[in-house]
Amino acid sequence: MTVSHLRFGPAPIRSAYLVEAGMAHFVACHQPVFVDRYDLLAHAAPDGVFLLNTSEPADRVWNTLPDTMRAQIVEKRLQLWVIDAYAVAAEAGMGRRINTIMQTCFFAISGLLPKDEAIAAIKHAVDKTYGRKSKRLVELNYRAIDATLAHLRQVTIQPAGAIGKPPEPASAVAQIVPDFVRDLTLPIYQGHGDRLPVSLLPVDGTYPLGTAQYEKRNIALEIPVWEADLCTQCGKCVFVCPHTAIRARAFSAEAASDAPPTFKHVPAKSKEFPAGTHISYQVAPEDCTGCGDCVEACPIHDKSNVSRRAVNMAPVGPLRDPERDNFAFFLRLPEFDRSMIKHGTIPGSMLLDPLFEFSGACAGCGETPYIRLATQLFGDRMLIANATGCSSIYGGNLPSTPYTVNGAGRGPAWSNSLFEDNAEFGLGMRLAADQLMDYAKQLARELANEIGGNLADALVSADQREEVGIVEQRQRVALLLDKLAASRHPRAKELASVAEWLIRRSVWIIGGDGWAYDIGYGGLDHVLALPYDVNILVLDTEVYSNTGGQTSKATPIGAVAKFSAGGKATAKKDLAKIASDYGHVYVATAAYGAKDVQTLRVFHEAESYAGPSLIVAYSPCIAHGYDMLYNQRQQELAVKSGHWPLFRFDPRLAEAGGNPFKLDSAAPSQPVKTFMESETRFAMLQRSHPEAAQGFLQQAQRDAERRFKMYQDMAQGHAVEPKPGA
Ligand SMILES: Cc1ncc(C[n+]2csc(CCOP(=O)(O)OP(=O)(O)O)c2C)c(N)n1
Ligand code: SF4
Ligand code: SF4
Ligand code: SF4
Repeated sequence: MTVSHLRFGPAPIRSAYLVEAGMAHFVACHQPVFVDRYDLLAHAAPDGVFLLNTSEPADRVWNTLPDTMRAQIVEKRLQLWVIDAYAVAAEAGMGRRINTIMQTCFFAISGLLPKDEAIAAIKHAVDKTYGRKSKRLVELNYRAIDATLAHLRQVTIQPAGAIGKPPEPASAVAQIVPDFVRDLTLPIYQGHGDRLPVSLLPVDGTYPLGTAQYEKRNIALEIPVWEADLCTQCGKCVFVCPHTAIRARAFSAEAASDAPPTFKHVPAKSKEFPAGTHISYQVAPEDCTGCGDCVEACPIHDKSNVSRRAVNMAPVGPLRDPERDNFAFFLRLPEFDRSMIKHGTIPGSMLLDPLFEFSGACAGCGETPYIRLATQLFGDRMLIANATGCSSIYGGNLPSTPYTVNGAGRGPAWSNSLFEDNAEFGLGMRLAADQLMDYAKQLARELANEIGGNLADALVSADQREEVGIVEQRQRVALLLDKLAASRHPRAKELASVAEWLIRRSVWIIGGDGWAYDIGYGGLDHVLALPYDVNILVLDTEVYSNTGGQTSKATPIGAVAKFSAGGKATAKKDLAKIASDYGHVYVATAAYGAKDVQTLRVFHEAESYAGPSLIVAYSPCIAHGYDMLYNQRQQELAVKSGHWPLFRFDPRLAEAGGNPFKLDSAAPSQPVKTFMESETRFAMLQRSHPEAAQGFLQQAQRDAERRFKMYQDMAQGHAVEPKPGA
């Protein structure tokens, strides 16, 4: 939740401080769900105004408000105004964007400026904000402003004590929560962080995982509804979900015998599973953002009604309560035996529990599916070094983190150092983990007589490249710890303290393009040049997203971004190609919305490679200027136009005498123009600098053709020689 405090008056205000309780003459609530969660009117001044965005009509809204809120309205003699801003926005063709609508309401009610003057000023601000980007956006905003006044209503206040709804506890609070969450996380969520004593904060800065689940943002107006009869269980909806809010699980039919009445599950279609295995695709209704990406990804249409897919969006209202119960039940189902699931297929891998759930990334974000995927495959052994950027903000946004643990309590260990040193930071994790493993091995050898020679040998020489080897090593470590607990050997405690490090850690160095291509590039290049086993994931949004869309060396030619108002004049740096020149680095480009199977394969190959790996992952972002519902379509267009060719460079193939370079995308089948015209970041230049835009378009087309030709040559082995040391 964002709380803004605005003060103004006839004389300039030069000091910055918050509006105190009981002092705000105008309070606005833009999110209907906040009514039940926060004490919104504590700050309202007597005789002030309360503006509420709600879908309840003015003549019925009073009885839907909590008693405490109604009492405050009556006691403080507040005016209550309501508007269904989401309906106005939808009608005006603005999707869910309600900022202009709420701003118009403010000026219409506050009397701050004469109404006509205020409306003219708002329209002027719209021109300034969107005029350069899109004429259409300006027109839509104008339409919304005009419609707002017709929909704004004042509510007649009824006497205190009228029958109504008692305050509902936020669903997060109603859950049984760990002490840490009750004492620290929830008070911060509720806006009371500044009341907490410093002594409550963890002294070493270590925070528990799995806390984003208590946020329950409830921001979706529509959520997906799974049609079990149509579904082919392909897993694509789960694969693309940026918020881990649609999940799949396999379980025995008996496990669902006490399921809530509306919980849907059907026999698993795959023959891999034992008879009687059922499967469910379940939405988390309070964590879904309503982005619709899962529905867009669903390939199955009802033949008798092609607009109906195997998953469809529906208004959240009547679904929230039953689906909340269904999701809670879904989470209680035991995790299916991972060794019985095919990790290399989309339907299989999407049955693996994610250890990254409910991030606060923008609805439809194109970065988060990559991270979720990595945690599904390797989460119980990941060490993550995260560069500053969007991924560090939604990754560790105090008071909570979306990283979480599995049933055995294992999950990724995550930390953020700086923007500029993240690759080095992750390399340090690798070196520390290796050092601790070596030390534990040395002790195991020393204590071979105490713990048994066979166990010591097996612990020291275990092959842990694949998950099955890691599972076996975990069992050995458990046995070792039992033996050490019963031992009187003077070094037994020492070995017990480092025994966990006998299990291979999967180190991930994650960050955006601003980090990888620009500010952290020196360190990244240094790490690539070394032989250590790290996995580098570059979430390439082609701009510095978290700070508002500044140009990076990943920004494509012709794109408008901050510092490139006239369009980026030079081509995007080919980071993946540069890294592949080393010869010993596993390198791949990916775009999950264009080729999900290739993305999955890339993650497996990168992780299993025992040297440095680099995945450059195309990540659609709100900065690209289109509705994020079309996230996957745009990824496809990026690949098909040659803007984002897909390749893998695997040094293991060269070692085996083959060509390490594999081209995974076909020759461009669309002009780059089609891609560029479909995204505002490029299209806006056509209006502001038409000639330059034309020139950039032609150059982008030439670049795409040249790059594809070069890749094609490499794939045919013309330009690739195995390198010494590769
Ligand atoms: C040395 C330094 N410079 C600038 C910043 C401010 N800063 C924080 S995040 C960020 C942008 C990150 O962009 P990118 O790496 O592309 O990641 P994204 O947000 O796109 O995921 C910047 C400039 C910083 N934290 N440290
Ligand atoms: S609508 Fe978006 S957030 Fe919700 S389940 Fe589908 S993909 Fe996930
Ligand atoms: S994408 Fe559609 S068909 Fe595939 S699992 Fe999801 S709902 Fe079923
Ligand atoms: S700004 Fe872009 S990258 Fe950052 S969370 Fe939003 S959509 Fe994702």
